[in-house]
Amino acid sequence: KGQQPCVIWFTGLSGSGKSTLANALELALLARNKHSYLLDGDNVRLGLTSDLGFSDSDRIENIRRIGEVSRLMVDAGLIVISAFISPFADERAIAKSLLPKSQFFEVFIDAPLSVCEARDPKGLYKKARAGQIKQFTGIDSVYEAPEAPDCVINTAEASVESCIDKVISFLEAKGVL
Ligand code: GGZ
Repeated sequence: KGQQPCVIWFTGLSGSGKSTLANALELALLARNKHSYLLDGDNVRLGLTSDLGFSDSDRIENIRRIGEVSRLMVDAGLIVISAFISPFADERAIAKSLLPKSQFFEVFIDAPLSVCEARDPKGLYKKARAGQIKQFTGIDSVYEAPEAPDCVINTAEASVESCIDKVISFLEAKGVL
């Protein structure tokens, strides 16, 4: 197929821009004739992990399964974009450990909580502050920011286009594109 399969693992708060950037990246890869697959809440939490909620242990199991599925998809030759909060450093490290270093890239979709909360695209932060949603990441559930991500994309001030340009440049530098 002439492409270097890998996992592009997005991590970040709810509202940080993971889904927006993951969808834009998928299109950018398609435009370059790359065969990719986007794993996100829409196609994973409704199926493969529909038995799981948002307790710490359920998030751990959610990320464990997604890591394993990502590895299988890399075996099949795909470029996998994984877009989940993935709040715990340990579980991200486990997902990373399933693949060679050159085939797993942790991309921190970085925006301050205040910015994510101001965006609040689904009104979830508002509900979390009101106590209507428990264990919401950043409010009453922890988010462990990556200490040494492969790539950091700050979405607070940059446009979607410039964020994608940065991810593409990163992937080019890694020989994926
Ligand atoms: C965090 C929650 C919660 C709680 C529902 N905490 O912004 P969204 O809506 O579209 O994305 C969030 C998504 C998080 O699921 P993940 O599978 O990415 O989480 S994890 O990696 O931690 O397993 C949010 C919605 O689900 N959501 N309840 N309590 N986000």
